[in-house]
Amino acid sequence: MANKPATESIDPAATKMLLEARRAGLETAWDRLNKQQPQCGFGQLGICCRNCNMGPCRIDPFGEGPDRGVCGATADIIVARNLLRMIAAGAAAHADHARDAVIVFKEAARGKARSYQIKDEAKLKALAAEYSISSQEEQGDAADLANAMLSDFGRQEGSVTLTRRAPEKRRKIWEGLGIIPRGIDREIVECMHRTHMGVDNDPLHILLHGLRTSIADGWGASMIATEVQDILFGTPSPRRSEANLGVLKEDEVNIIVHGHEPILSEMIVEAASDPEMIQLAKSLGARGINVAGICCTGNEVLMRHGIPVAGNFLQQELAVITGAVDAMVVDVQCIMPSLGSLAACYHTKFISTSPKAEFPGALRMEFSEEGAAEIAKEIVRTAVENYRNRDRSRVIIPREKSECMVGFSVEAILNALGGTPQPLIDAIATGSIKGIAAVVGCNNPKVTHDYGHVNLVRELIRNNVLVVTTGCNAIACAKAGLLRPEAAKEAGDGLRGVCESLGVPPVLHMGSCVDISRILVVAAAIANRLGVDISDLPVAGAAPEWMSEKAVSIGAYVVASGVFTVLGTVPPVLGSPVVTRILTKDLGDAVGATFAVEPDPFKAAKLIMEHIESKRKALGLKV
Ligand code: BF8
Ligand code: SF4
Repeated sequence: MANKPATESIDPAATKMLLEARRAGLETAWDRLNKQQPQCGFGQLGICCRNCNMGPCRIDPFGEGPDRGVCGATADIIVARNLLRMIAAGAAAHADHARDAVIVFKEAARGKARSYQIKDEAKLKALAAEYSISSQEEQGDAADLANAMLSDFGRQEGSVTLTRRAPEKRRKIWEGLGIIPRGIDREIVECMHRTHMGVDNDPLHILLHGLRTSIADGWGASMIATEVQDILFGTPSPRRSEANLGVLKEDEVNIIVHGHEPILSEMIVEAASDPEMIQLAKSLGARGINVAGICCTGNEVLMRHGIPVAGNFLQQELAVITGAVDAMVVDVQCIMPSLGSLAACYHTKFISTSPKAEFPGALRMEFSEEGAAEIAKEIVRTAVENYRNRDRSRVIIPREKSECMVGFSVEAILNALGGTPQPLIDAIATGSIKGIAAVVGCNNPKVTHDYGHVNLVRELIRNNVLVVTTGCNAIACAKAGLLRPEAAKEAGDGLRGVCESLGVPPVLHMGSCVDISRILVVAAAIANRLGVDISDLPVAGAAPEWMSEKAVSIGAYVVASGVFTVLGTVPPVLGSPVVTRILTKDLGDAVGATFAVEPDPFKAAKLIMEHIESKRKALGLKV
């Protein structure tokens, strides 16, 4: 193989499993990336178009060949349209996830989804008030709230309700640009319309709609998903757990939940603690049932129950290669279609559950909210019975795992601060904490696995920047030990002091990718308290190893919210100097924030520090 494992991951557990994959002749994402080399230059630059059947068309980046598609579209138009379609797909993924969560909530309120109960009554009440619902009875409140939230998806005019949470100054900026989202679905549909052949052909005009759609995601879909999941499953609070492949157990049934929706994983966690299932596992020679997560559904059950997390996006195949996974249970998003054929090389049952997502080689056990507990039990039973088929001679579980402290919802952060954000604001004002960085996003085999994540975060905390994290970055940080309160030792003196006095890590795990909405809420709370806009704050965002379309939508709404954001992998926009200029410069005038691209995490940290210092200066704070 061309690449040595050392250049593929900084995680020793991942490296070990990659070596095992090579030894066993099994292919992983890294090998498939190698086989894709050289990757298509037109695709990388974003200058190919398949939006109609006069094409496909491509623009010559060297200016020697065609400079327009058959319809006359230039590189600028094509790049902007392609980017808008990425935002639409990402926002759609979050929106559809949110919609399903609201539907389960509604069914639970009507007593139909019997397996689900309302766990956070206070949040239900607060949300009902935000949505101006005045019913006296709780069940009435819940059903009315669910309907009100559902109407945010199909709303045709007005604005998505939770955009009201944005600071006044931010809303004014959006209003001025005409980018307050009306309805979540409406904006996504309009992306597809505008990018159809012969509709919207001005790059800035196209990109502004991208921002509007992304706001409908961050301050709409993702925020609704977070809130409803908290109402149904409880708002996370600090707890301890463990991360990395070492959480798999040699002598227990191992069930991995992978994907995104806690609607499934919550039920699996519950079914796995059913005495009948544990008894069955014992009768088959296992010591118990061990549930572990991968990707964001892993983050959801980690945050709420302390269920250990086996790894982030690039570890899904590696988990199977341990030979110790009795079932890999998946729902939607970020699930590699390679898992079916890989699982077939082992005893692992690869179980697909979503009516929306079928995979080659998967055992289908379709999930529905009505009989959720029963279906979850059947899935767990299938996993337990499969324990017998585990080939012990092929089991290789890396020893590596790290302790972590997780569960930092907005409520939990406020709680740790004594009920108000003021101590955090004071720490920023005195300079103990220089600023806050949200470091989030995926893995991407184009980047050494976890290298971007861990190095950027380490560098930031060393410079007294408090890091808040979600998604696969959070899992990378957990594996690297950065989510332990003891990691404060790695922070600069100021941040270290604050963390030690509060007993919290210097990197706060705020949840899954939809939970980036929690970060928006924190930013808005701080801005409101200071009477400024989010773009005035010493805060920044980063996605060092991003790969998914969801990350594009996230990046767009973070920038649209006024937060400077550094991307570690290059988005397919460089084929258009105009689009590149808009994203890296002109947006600064429009929304007070821009994108930067910097693959080197140390240089990315420097960019973030410079940005934070400039914002501190503008606020009159000590630099
Ligand atoms: O929603 S960070 S690889 S798992 S897309 Fe996927 Fe990216 Fe991980 Fe979570 Ni988010
Ligand atoms: Fe080509 Fe224009 Fe059709 Fe795209 S929309 S494929 S650029 S003709």
